[in-house]
Amino acid sequence: MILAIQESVLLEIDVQNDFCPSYITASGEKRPPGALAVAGGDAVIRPLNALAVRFAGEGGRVIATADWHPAGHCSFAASYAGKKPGDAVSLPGAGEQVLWPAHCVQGTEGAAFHDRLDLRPVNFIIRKGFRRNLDSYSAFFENDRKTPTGLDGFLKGLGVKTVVLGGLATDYCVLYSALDAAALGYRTVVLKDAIRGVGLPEGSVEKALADMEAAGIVLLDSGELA
Ligand code: VGL
Ligand code: ZN
Repeated sequence: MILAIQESVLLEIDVQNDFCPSYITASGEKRPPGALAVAGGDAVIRPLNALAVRFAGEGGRVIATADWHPAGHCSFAASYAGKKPGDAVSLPGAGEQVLWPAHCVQGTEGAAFHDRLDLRPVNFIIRKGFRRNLDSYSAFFENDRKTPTGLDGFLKGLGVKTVVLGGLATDYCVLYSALDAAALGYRTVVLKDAIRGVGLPEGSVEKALADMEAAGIVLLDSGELA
């Protein structure tokens, strides 16, 4: 696929320690899996870094998102008596909320970008899920499906026509961000080699890929972008 890079943005979704199988802290200590580690999660970093340098060098934009939850967030199982990760609760205005282990708590090591993610080509960082009572999987709209994060306005202001996505996790934040991008009218490309999924419930990664294709989203490897 041929891209007009000047009219494109690379969206790097949630490449944060808590979604990775291991990471190095700011003080240089090696840590075991993050709180919501995705199998092979750090494999997304190499293709994203390579593409980010290319986008930045050729007049495109690179945006990184971060899941950024306050302590006691509505998506944490521990915020409810008797709930465990994988359970769900019904939230007023935001429907069914799947519950997770506490993750990406604001200001913690787990919420930091993975140390190998090259932040130099990134020109905009968007944090989401920062309201205690509302989660946000998508980089565009929070989980009430109507509160904007501001990303659409930012992209429209830049004349961006194409959104290229990679990151974590395929079946949650990548999926919702890609579906919203397509629904908002952007040509949307998801990089198969730069995504990894949670896989909960079973089959969710396969379903996410099928849902993206059904929405007209192009799925390809980063090497196929010319
Ligand atoms: C995500 C579950 C909870 C994601 C964020 O980045 O895909 N998944 N919070
Ligand atoms: Zn989250």
